[in-house]
Amino acid sequence: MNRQDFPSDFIWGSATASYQVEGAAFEDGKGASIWNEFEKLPGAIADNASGDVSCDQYHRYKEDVALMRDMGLKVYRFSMAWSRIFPEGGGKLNPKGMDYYKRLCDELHDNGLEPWITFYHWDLPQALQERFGGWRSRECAKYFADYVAAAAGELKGRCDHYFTFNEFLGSTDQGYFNGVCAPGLRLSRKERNQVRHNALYAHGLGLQVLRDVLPGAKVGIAENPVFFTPVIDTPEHVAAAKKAFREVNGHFITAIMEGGYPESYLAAEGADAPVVGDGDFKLIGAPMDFLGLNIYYGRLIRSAPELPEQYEIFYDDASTVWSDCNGMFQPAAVYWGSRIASELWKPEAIIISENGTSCEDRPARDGEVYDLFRVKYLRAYMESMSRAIRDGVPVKGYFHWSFLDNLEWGSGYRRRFGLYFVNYRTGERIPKLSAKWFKELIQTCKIV
Ligand code: GBH
Repeated sequence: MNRQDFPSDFIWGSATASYQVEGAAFEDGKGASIWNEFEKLPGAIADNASGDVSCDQYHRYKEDVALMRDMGLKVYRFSMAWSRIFPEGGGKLNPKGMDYYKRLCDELHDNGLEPWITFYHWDLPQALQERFGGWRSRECAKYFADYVAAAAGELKGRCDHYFTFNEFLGSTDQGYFNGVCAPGLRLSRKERNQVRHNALYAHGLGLQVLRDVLPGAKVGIAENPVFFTPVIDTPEHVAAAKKAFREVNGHFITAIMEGGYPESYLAAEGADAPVVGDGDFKLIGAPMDFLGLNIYYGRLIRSAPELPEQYEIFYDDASTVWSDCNGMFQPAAVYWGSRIASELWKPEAIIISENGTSCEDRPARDGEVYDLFRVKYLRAYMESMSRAIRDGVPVKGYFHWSFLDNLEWGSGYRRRFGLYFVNYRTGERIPKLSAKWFKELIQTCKIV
């Protein structure tokens, strides 16, 4: 009964992103981001919802930090809205916008929490989209590095942990190729590949300037590669999962961790392969202090010696149970995802930088929110994470997505991911059953 599933110094946290929670979309001199623009397109976001108010964390951050302290969280991962700090993307820094993040860091420290800050969680300044076509241009990466240098300098002494980028897929393909995220474009494959590369280059430049400006800071990425779970745990299927993980994610995580595109990616893209500048990969592949993985689910996979790629992915997987709003259930993804990444690239530390699920939560007659699916989900995913740690995978922290319900990009406010329920009419926050479960876990470091 005295066993612990997690070490006492495990880093328990929760995550959000600026556009999804802040509101105050144009306050204190903030410039428009591509999401403020994209949301105006009819149907771009479910119910034509907007981020103008959202959870209003910009005004309610003290209340939210107090709730985090009550829950026993050690870390709050949030992103900065680039266009709050540089309304035009570059040029003159907006002190009022910068001040918000300083106050948030101070509030966290005063309540015993550490900030872990993401520089880019998809809300590019609209000005850079208009001037350069956003990530279509390498110029944008230089502006990113200037923003990182300036903001990190301003935060000196206030924050020691940074993510350059959150998810390259959401930053590139989803906005420039699939059209489902801002800026809503559907470019060619060749242009897509260049956009991808420019974002990796921005990460590399950002990492370099962070090393210069804050030599003591710990830096990583928060990436959601496609994860694979071997269909059964025999050596050939485990090997297939590993091979697929490396190749399917060749253009993002593998390129960063290995400092180059794997042959399989270059061969598949042929003439569409991106133009790579001299020295780009020296920056892109520079060592990081931790690898953040956003793990939600993983596809089952089998070894298939009869196929050219030698594996087969099961897309139609009846073992994946869904919540009432398409929240997928595949707990083994945490074990296999972190283990495979660790075996392939031996990162110093792995942080589960996001994990969580969405349900149609609502208060019951007694006012409580009984999010039974999320409790079941957490129990199972935490078992999977503790198994990884027992097997020696260096998972050092876990950040739940999300602390509170928020604007789920194109799905609007319908999909609720929070440990706290948000009443968007009144702004009220109500702890769900899962919040109470998670608090107990943090206190005891034990899954009950
Ligand atoms: C992340 O990735 C983002 O970083 C974050 O901003 C976003 O809000 C979060 O995930 C949730 O989506 O409901 O269990 O089926 C975006 C990619 C796509 C991953 C939807 C999770 C659904 C998980 N996400 N997916 S589940």
